[in-house]
Amino acid sequence: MLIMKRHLAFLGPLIGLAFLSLLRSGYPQQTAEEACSVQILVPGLKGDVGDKGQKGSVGRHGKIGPIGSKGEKGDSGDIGPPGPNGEPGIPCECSQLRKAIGEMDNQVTQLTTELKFIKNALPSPAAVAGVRETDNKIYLLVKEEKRYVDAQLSCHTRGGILSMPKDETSNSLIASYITQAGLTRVFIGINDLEKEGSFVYSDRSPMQTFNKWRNGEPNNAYDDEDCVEMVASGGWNDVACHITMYFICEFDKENV
Ligand SMILES: [Ca+2]
Ligand SMILES: [Ca+2]
Repeated sequence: MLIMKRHLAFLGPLIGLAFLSLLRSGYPQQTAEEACSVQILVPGLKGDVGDKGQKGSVGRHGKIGPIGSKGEKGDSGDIGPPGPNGEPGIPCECSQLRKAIGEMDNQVTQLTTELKFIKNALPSPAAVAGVRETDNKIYLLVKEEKRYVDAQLSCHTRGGILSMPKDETSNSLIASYITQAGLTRVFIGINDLEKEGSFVYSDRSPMQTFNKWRNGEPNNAYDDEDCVEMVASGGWNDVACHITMYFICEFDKENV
């Protein structure tokens, strides 16, 4: 079979060449004999150029191209419809406020005038308020009968301290305060509660050389006198802390 194919392959072109030579020679009846006699084979002439083929179908889509440049800004849109109406407002009370402010202005002016009068016409504002004062202290007689510790607490609550006469001036002032109030005695801020016989002021500062002990005092009577009263004359006496009487507070002017 293989041999036959080779023979046929060889014979194909030979037959074609023989046919061409017959056409040129013009003797078709001699075709078979002459074809068989041809020994030398030569290639034929090149054919004429054929007609142009028909246009092909549309090809596949190409690759996506690069992103284009940014376009120009568009025109503004139309104006939107108006929004809903707001909540009803609160009626203005400005006139009432102005009236109130005007009245307060008048009151301030009146009070300022009155204060000027008090300062100028009276010897001391303290006299009006019912207190006594020195350059740096204010004294207040509290007409409430209290035990010593409660009197001390009361003064603290008022922003002061149970009065501490540490010199002749303050002692005299307190004494006259007691006398003018028609009293005979008040608690002052001196005690030996912590250590018997060792008296300290209500601010815990120790007694200095200045004192106004009455004759025979302090005697710690009944072994039960650890607090101190001042009598109208200005003298001091140690007394029991649980008895009650009026008292005098003192305040630093800087803190008032
Ligand atoms: Ca005592
Ligand atoms: Ca005593």
